[in-house]
Amino acid sequence: MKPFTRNCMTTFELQESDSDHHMHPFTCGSKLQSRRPRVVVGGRGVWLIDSEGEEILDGMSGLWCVNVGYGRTELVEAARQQMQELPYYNTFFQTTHIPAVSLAAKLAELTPDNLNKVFFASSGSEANDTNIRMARTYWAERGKPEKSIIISRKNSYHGSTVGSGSLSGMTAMHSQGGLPIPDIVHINQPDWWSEGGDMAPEEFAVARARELESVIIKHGENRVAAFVAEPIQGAGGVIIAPDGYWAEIQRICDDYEILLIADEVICGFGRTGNWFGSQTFKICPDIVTVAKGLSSGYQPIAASIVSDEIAHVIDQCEFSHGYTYSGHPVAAAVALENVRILEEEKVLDHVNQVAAPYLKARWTSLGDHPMVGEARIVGMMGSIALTPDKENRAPFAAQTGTIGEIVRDQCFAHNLVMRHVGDRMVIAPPLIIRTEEIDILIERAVQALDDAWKQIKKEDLWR
Ligand code: PXG
Repeated sequence: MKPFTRNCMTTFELQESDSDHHMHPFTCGSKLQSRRPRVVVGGRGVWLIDSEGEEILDGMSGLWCVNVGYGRTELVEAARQQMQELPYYNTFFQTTHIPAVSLAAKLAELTPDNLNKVFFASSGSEANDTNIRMARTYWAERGKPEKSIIISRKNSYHGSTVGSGSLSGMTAMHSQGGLPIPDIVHINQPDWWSEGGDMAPEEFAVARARELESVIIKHGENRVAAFVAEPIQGAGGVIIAPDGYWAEIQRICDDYEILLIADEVICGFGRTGNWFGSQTFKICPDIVTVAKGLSSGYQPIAASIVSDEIAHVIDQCEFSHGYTYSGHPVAAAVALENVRILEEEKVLDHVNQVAAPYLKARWTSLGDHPMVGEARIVGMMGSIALTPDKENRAPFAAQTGTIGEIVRDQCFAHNLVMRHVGDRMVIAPPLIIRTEEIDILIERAVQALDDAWKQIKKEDLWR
């Protein structure tokens, strides 16, 4: 792979200019200035290349999105053709265009039977904002405007606009900018490793699901519009609910007539081994949010896919909501081509028959490392919990995230992208990863864990 840059700046100059003019998301700018960002210039398959020519195995598919891997020329060609044909037109004011028509129909075909209508956006955050307004408008149109509370979970991530950031259950986000908006309520997450105490996982699962029921009863069924959740919490650390959780959540939503919104921004498009995480966990959502893997990140596009019942009610009014780029033709054309690749190359078969079973065997073997407590994985998203005391599932004495950051930095030093969330390490490699590449991923992860372990002992953080 040849380094690819379209400029004549050195890495140092790029970093200097970056620090002078570029504000990064979820980043402390002054800290980044001293540490300097890595400059990524290209990618092929599961590999990234940086401005120094280093080849880095991307264990995160970018940001959980490059499901078909980097460098797919078909996606480039789809964008080029569409740009030439019709680079932009909107879907407001009684117009439509072929990419939006085709992609909406394709999404209706891929999702379960009752989900047949699609509202487009350009990001997961925007799509979740759509969902907030759509769920509340649905109940208002049905004569129940007071049914406006939306329940989500602590440590969930649904985006960072004012609406979606309110749904997100991350305390750091709520301490800035006056979030959450009114009528958003957060319940506890089903994270057995950190919060399960002495309970058996299945007992804990039901207890956590029943918090939803308690909150509905507390506020009154007539006040609650929807429950929104990721089938697996991604940004929260790949938290996989223990068995029994989702069945109980489904029962509660059905019993109390609460809309169930599955945020599939990460879990969608093969990540958990099915087209949607809802299928993996046997959930029947009323609205599904998709983004990321929809275009494998090659174009910013997202959607809310809604049930016939909701579509029917919303269609009776003028829904005063939409974005300039809702259903952007180039993004939609690229998403369609991405779905074609997933289907025709049988990427899900590769996941289920080759990549996921092999990755699972190798990933769970990390549980033997002295620093690793649980190692869990579903399909192509997994996590390990770092601990100084496996037996008691104890956290490190150092501030949460200190150890995770050391491991993350060691991974980077070994040319592996593996993200830390607090003191959990997470992976979500491109779905097309080959077994030889999984071996390299695990090899580098073990080297990074070993080096981090030495560093932690040396710095007297093994407590
Ligand atoms: N829902 C889920 C489940 C997500 O993971 C969003 C919504 C928002 O999508 P947009 O396209 O608006 O970013 C996301 C995004 C991380 C990380 O640190 C994860 C996301 C975004 C940024 C960072 O893991 N997920």
